[in-house]
This record gives sequence, C-alpha cells and structure tokens, in this order.
Amino acid sequence: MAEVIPSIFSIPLHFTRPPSVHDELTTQTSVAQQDTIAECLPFLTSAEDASQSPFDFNEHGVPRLDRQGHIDFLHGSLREFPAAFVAVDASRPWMVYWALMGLYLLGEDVTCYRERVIKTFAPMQNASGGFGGGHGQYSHLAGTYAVVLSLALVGGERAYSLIDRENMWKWLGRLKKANGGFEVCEGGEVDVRGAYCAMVIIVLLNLPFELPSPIHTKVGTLSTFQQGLEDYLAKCQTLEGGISGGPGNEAHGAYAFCAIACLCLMNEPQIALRSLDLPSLLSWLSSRQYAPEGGFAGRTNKLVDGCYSHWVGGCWPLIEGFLYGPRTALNRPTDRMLRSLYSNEGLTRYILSCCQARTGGLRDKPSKSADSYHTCYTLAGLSSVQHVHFYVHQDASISSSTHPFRWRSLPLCDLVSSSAAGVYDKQDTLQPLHPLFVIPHDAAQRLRNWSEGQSTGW
Ligand code: FPP
Ligand code: ZN
Ligand code: K
Repeated sequence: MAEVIPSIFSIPLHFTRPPSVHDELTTQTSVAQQDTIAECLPFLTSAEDASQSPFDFNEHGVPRLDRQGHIDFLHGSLREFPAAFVAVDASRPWMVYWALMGLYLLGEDVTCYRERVIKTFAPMQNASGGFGGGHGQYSHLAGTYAVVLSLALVGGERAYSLIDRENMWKWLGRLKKANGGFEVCEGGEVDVRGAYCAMVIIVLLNLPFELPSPIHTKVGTLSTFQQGLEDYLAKCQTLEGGISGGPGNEAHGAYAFCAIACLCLMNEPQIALRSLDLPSLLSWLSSRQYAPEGGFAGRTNKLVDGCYSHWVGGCWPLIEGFLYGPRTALNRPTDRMLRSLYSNEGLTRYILSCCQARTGGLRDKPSKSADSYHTCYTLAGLSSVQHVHFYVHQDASISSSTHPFRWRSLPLCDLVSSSAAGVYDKQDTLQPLHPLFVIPHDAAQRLRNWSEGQSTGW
C-alpha cells in the first residue's frame, strides 16, 4: 500500500510563494524586491525540508528561538572590539543599550553589568549637561537616551545618581527650537528623533516641563518643552500618511515610532494622536508589511528589514491603546484586543525564520550578518507580537499617576490557548517591554520613582 505522507506543517500559501499579482515594469527597486523574496522564501519554507536546517521547527513550521545562541551573542557584543570598530565609537552607549535590552528580553538578569555600565558612562557625561558617545565628545540626544535607558536597565541608586539632572535639564533647554522641535545636539539637526529622546529623558528623570532660564533666544516665545511640539510632529505627517524625520521629508518607520511615542509621552493615548490623520497613518503603516516575507519595510518601495519589527511594529501597540481606550487595571482584555491590526503570524515567521543567524544573534535579512542593533529590535518586535499592550485608567491601585506609566502588558499565551496566541512556542515567549520607553516597565517606573524623590527646585 502506498504511504501517504501528510503535510505536517500548515504554512499559509501566501508565506510560501511570490505574490500572485506581478508588476511587469522592471526597475532597480523591483529587482531588489524580487531578490529579497528569493532570498527569504527558502528560509520561510525550510521546515518542508527540516533535515537541511540547523533549527528545530514547531508544529507551525516555524524555527524555535535559539535563546542561548542569542544570549551568548549579546554577551559577546559587550567584549572588546577590533580596531576597525572605531567607526562606531560615538555609538558606544547604543551598543550597551542594545545588548542589555536584548539580554533582558531573553530573560537574562542584566544587573551584573551595573558597575561596568556606570564606569563606562561616567566619563561620557559633560559638565554642561548630557552625555556624549565617548569621553570628550559633545553631548548628543541619541547617545544620552541610550545612556539613560541603560542606567534604568541595570538599575540601582548608584546608577541613577550618576545622572546630573539639573544640567541635563539646562542642556535640553538649549536644544529646544522655536518650531517646537529639538536639536539632537547644540547646533545640530532638528528631527523627530530629538523630540522623542528628549521627552523620554524628561519623563523618566521627572525634569520640570518649564524651560530653564535664561530662556534661549532660539525658542522664540515658547516657555515649556511641550509647547509647539504637537504641531511640529503633526507637520511631519506626509501625504503618504506616514511620518518623516522633519517637515517635508519622506515618511519612514523609524521616525513614525519616534513621533507617535513622543505624542503618547505628552498626552494620554485617547488624545495623543488627535493632531494626526489616523486613517492615512493606518493605511501607510499597514502597507509596510509584505508577503511572502511577513516582515516590515521602513518606507515605500524599500525592503523588509528585521529592525522595523520594532520601529514599525512598535507603532501598533500605541495605536491599539488609542483605539481600545483606557481599561481598569484588573479588566481582562477583550477578544478584539487579543487580535492585532497587522499580521502577527507574518512578523513572527519573518523574525524566527529569516532573522536568526546560525551562530546566534539576529539580523536584517538572511544575506546580512547579525549585530546587536538588529538583535535588540527584532526581539523587541517579537516581544510585542507575544503581548497585549493596553493603557489603564488612573485608579487607587496604581502608585504612579503619571500617564506614561499606566501602560500594561500581558503575555498572550496566558490569555488564550498556545495555538491562538500565535505561531511561536510558549517556551519562546520573551519578556514584555514598555511600549514608550522600550525598557522593562518596572525599570522605567523605578527610575521615575527615584527621580520623584530628587530635587527639582533649581
Ligand atoms: C534609512 O536607512 C533610515 C532612516 C532614514 C532612519 C533611521 C533611524 C533609526 C533606525 C532610529 C532613530 C531613532 C532614535 C530613537 C534615535 P536606509 O536607507 O539604510 O534603510 P531603508 O532602505 O530601510 O529605508
Ligand atoms: Zn535594519
Ligand atoms: K500585540
């Protein structure tokens, strides 16, 4: 009797073959897209010939998370680098943040890095406020953001008190511009990265919203950090519906996250997005996810890349928070909240099938090497897929009343059956992250609590 080999994996067809509608016009862009599909398909379908693959597959034909491989890779990324890496010298705070954040998501205790982090960052702080990328470098908002988040991740009084809050506030005051935005460094470019990094720092460190005096001439008539910021960010929404780095530029996922998160740091989700055209934003965000790859691209006619699992993927929980409205802390999420506005399955398949490097770490796409930036942000995206994020009403059971601290995250697999939670295994669930600060909820809350106990009477 002929043996019938059952199809053991149920991979939906749209993740296993090129799109059925094909544009005949060939351009450099369309060739790059075809090449990317060709490069991803063998990884998306590799469960069909599992003996050729270094990974184990689950019942959905998705490779398991190589947790230990990624942990080893990230610890390795905190060791010394060869001379050629001098090019990323100004990104040292980022390299610390990406590694610590990835390790936390994978379930590691990162407090063992506390002393090293303090020792590394201490010489980077400038007496005039803020942190540079290294000793002797000008203070920059991006590096300062990574420093503050890293100190929050390792936690503890000694880490927090390294930060000179008074001079941080004064330095931020010199970065604010009359158009509502922020320079990324004194005399530097004004873009939505600056606005997001500044608001994260102000909120986590409980800095006064009033601009320090003497008020710098370049702020015009503004007197607080928030004034003009909502209008400035609204001007960054483009005719495509996405959000650009600055008014008049091209919409990009990384900037969309910065702008949306910045708006949600300023106001509760129900009103935070009032100045944006939401239907066109949703349409643009949805168009960032591709099939068969399943992952997100950063902008129109560009390629999927694992890091947009966070930059684009991280926009969705914030928009969902807006759409679902505030919950009471003990409410079970509704069925509607357990579904997602994008394809969780597609993103999970892309991250676990295409982004995991054989030797540990995660990457942009199969033809690229793993690095700690892509490892951090693909894992952040996977964590977001695995959790439901929501925003709760102010109520007596909540210690801090400040709205950015009222976001909660619950693992989907605790709320629904494993198979309804998604195409990953329960054992591959990552830690949740705070959707605005991109660090653990309790790390953010503890730094804020400590800051509330410090002086603001400068
Ligand atoms: C385009 O690169 C990328 C950008 C224009 C923005 C990059 C910014 C970030 C990733 C993060 C900024 C956020 C903070 C908090 C500092 P590309 O042309 O190489 O990539 P693409 O083809 O995918 O657009
Ligand atoms: Zn990338
Ligand atoms: K989700």
